[in-house]
Amino acid sequence: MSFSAELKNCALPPHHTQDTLGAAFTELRALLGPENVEIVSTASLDDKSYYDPPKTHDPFHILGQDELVASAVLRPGSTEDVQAIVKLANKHRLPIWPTSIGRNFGYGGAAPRVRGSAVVDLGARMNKVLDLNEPNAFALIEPGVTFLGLYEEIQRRGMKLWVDSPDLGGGSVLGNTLDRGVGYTPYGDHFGTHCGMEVVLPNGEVVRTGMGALPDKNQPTGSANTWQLFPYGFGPFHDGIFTQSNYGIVTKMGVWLMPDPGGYQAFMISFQKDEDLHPAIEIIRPLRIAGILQNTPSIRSATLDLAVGGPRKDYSLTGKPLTSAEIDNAVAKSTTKIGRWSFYGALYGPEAVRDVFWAAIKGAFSKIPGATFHFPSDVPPEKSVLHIREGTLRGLPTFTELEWTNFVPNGSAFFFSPISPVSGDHADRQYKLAKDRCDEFGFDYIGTFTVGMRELHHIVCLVFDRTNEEEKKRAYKMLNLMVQDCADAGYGEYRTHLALMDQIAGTYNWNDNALMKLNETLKDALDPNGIMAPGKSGVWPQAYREVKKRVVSGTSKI
Ligand code: FAD
Ligand code: EUG
Repeated sequence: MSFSAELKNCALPPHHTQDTLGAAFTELRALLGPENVEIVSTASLDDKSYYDPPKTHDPFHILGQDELVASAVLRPGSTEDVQAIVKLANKHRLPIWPTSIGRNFGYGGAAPRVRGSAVVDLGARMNKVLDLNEPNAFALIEPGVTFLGLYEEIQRRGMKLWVDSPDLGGGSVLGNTLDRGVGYTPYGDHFGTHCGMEVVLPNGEVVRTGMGALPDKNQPTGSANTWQLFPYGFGPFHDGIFTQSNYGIVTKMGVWLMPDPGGYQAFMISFQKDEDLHPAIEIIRPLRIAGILQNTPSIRSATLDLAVGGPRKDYSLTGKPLTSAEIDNAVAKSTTKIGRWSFYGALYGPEAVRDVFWAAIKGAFSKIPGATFHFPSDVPPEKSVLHIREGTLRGLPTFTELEWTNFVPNGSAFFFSPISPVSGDHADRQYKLAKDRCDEFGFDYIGTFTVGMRELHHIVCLVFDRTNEEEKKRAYKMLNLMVQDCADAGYGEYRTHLALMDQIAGTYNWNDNALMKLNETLKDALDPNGIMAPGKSGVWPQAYREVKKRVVSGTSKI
């Protein structure tokens, strides 16, 4: 295909014509090689699958399939390539959007916030484990290293180290950490367990954070040998500003790994009644803060665990969300021993240590009438979430949980993820708020509460049919209302899909939007041409403030 034909169906970013965009791509092809600059046609978008994720657009599109779409996919091979891309982006005022693996499914995948941005696919060629250190239990990785890839490299070298994987193991360790994602071993807080970054700034300069700023020519990295050991270094600590942000492209990151604790036991505690959520959460709080619950546990709705086992039509033929009676019926019939809510945790350490923790945990939860206690050995493996989580809670990357996204035909997921205190009253309020909206708008409530140290991540897993335009509009309207419901009640989201970024950023407006003023001040200082991921997390550069006005006033989504 000729160059001009390729450009014909390409999404134009703001401030561009086909000619100006073509000029940018010509220089990028000369820089990276034509094979590493793929021009995207909006006429042939393919949602593909989790196993082969598209880098061109959001496969789980809640808006139109071609709304959040890239103009090109760029594949740098080195930090120097990334610097050169950033410099060309400045020259051509081309918006670029970094992605590491692009499996951010449920939050937008690899898609950019601004239509026509060039997606920088860092993981395609920058995918090495640069260092793996057993005695000090850390890794230094590039963006393309997945949870599964890191796990396999550790096994290959026979090291007694664990990774900490989210529910699905195919994502990028670095990308998930930059979105402040969560896993389920004692190292579940991914930002909290990273150590040191290398970042290309929007002007093309590279910085290393923490001890990485101290040169040491005798080390293979060229930085001090404490780069992956001590996160803070000297002076202002910047790592946080490179997460959920548009202030830089991270090209290397350190990650702490958990030493094999020398013993492990996963468990499930099942609660019979919907109302048991309240007392369960009250019991969880003190156990978690005291460290008796050693990992990041989660308490999941029956609908989520049923959905892992099969599509909705296996449980009801009405074509409508499951009723409470249908859920009770399905739970009763299931061989997996789940309850209306099921709590998944694990014990770590030698048997004597585990026995002490288990006695405390079992004793505490036994106060809830009808609570039942299970180890994987007591439950048949078929369709059993406990068996999947037996792997996840020891850091084994798995893929089985992708199943629940097929609860409805052409199933797609969208996560709505507010934060609340760990209290029964708040969990009830969170659950009621989401459940009432789901009932009103005709969706199943599917959810999980992940327990951090002192907070709940309530993850509402909205499943919708991406081929049904009416259903998508209805879902989006419901989500807009849920953001406002939560903000009115004092809850804010920890992370979001592209389509809600502006609205959610608008709710974090204490003291006349002081936080957004700071964000924009930083943005304009670091990125005066506004080329780096404009609109990410609701932060728009100077050159896009007109776009921001349209978005915030509701006259345009992008
Ligand atoms: P990417 O898509 O590569 O990146 C994520 C974000 O970081 C993007 O916003 C991107 O712009 C930014 N970014 C990426 N690389 C860079 C870079 N180098 N520099 C600057 N910015 C960058 N998530 C969880 O956290 N926990 C879960 O338990 C979990 N369970 C899930 C279960 C299911 C069934 C599904 C469908 C999704 C789940 N997710 C979960 C969400 C998501 O799949 C993961 O978070 C996944 O790891 C994110 O994709 P990724 O790691 O490939 O990151
Ligand atoms: C999940 C958990 C998350 C998230 C997205 C999905 C799990 C779904 C705790 O964080 O952000 C079952």
